[in-house]
Amino acid sequence: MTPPPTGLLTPTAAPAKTKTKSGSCGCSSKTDAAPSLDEKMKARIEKHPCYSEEAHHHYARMHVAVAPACNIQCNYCNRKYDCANESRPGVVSELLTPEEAAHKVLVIAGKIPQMTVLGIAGPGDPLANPEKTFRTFELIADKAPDIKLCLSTNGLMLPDYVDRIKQLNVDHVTITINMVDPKVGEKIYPWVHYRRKRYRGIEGVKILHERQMEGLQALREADILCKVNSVMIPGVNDEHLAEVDEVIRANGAFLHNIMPLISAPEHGTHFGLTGQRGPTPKELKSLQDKCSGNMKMMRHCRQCRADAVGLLGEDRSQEFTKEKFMEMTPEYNLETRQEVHAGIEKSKAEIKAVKEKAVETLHAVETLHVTSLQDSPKILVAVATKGGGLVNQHFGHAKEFQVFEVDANEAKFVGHRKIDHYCQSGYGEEATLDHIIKAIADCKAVLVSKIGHCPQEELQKAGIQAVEAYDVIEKVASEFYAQYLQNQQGE
Ligand code: CLF
Ligand code: SF4
Repeated sequence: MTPPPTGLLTPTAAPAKTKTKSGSCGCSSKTDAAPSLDEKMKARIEKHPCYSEEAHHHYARMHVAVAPACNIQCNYCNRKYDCANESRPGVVSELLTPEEAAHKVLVIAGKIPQMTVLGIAGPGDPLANPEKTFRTFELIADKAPDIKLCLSTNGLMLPDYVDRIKQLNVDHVTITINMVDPKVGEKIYPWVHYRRKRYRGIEGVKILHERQMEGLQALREADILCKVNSVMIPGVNDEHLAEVDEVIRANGAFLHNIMPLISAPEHGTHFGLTGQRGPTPKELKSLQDKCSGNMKMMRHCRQCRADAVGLLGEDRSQEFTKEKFMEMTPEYNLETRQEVHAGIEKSKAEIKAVKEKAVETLHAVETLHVTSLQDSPKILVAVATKGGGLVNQHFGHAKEFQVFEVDANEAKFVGHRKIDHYCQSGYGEEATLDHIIKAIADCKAVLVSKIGHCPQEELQKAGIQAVEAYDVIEKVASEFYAQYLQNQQGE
């Protein structure tokens, strides 16, 4: 069993500050007062790795592949693979019965106690397989009541099931909405199968759009947190997604997740075969920035597969294939899990204190380097991390880099870049290093726990400084930023 993650932080971390509670008027409030709306919302998302960016560094999710059928066709999907709304094309999940799925969840809840969310996201559409989906949720709610239940759907059948979803205490629902204008939708959906009839072209898209809007509103009325996923398809809906963002926001969506189209001929999808490209990281970030407004924007999605297990960005599904997990005895234990979660919360509080200090380091550059908070340059840094909010991974072991944008105000997470890892066989590979350098070419630094001399030199030649550290990401990023500005002034 994974030990409780206390002491994740290096000894340099400051202890959490004790805060006095105070109301907006500045007067202190009673500690036993009813939680505010913000506090209630915080409690609903703080252990959900998709709904809370902070949680994704600490808590894991798992999916069970119980839903094979689908009722629409998306041009980025090939039914041989998982639902491309929630998973990378090119991987196929082993289908499970609800009973097998419940067994798997109880096994993993024991082995990975920081797993807090069970999602059903495919491989088809969960609400095109309502009995399997709801039976699975029932079994898990009964045996593992502390696990949050989560559902991701194309929305076609959602209005029919909101009451059932509420009854089962499913508090998080994702709808994939790629358009609010059926003319745009025509280029994405060739057909929709609704109430035993297949509708082609715009007729089907109109039904899908109406049902998605109806479902979104029904979730708001039922007070279920709704995230909207949108697939960004350059030349098809990229310019339209700002309007989608406005419409879903007005209709009560809590979070918007704009994901890049993943498209290649070998996936056998319509878009793959017709050469439709996905967006570049720059195009994606620019659209996310444009849409961020007042609404929360999810930027840490990993487009995970329908049987994903682990922290977002780590894939432990191969440790739990059907053959393996059916041999394992469930070790679900509520008390142990609660202890582990308390350890994580302690570690989060320590990290929060360090982050607050990091902001002070950033603000200090205003006086040190004669730059104002508003006009300070923004730079990107890449981070190698195994989770926990720390720079704690060797350059050669990273399969992805998290990307943080830093200016004199803050160091904030803005995305991630997938890479082939450099030490595939224990030796660095030149082609891989070239690929990594290309993937993070717009970053000024890469923050790692360790890096070899050779890759360090090659990165330097490409204008990327390697920074070795083992500490809270925002602290290392802020210190690098101050140093970077100083060097710029010296030039
Ligand atoms: Fe799964 Fe989706 Fe629930 Fe998360 S995934 S059903 S909301 S528990 Fe998360 Fe994976 Fe992105 Fe989905 S990273 S693909 S957004
Ligand atoms: Fe494929 Fe998912 Fe679209 Fe259905 S909703 S066609 S499974 S991507």
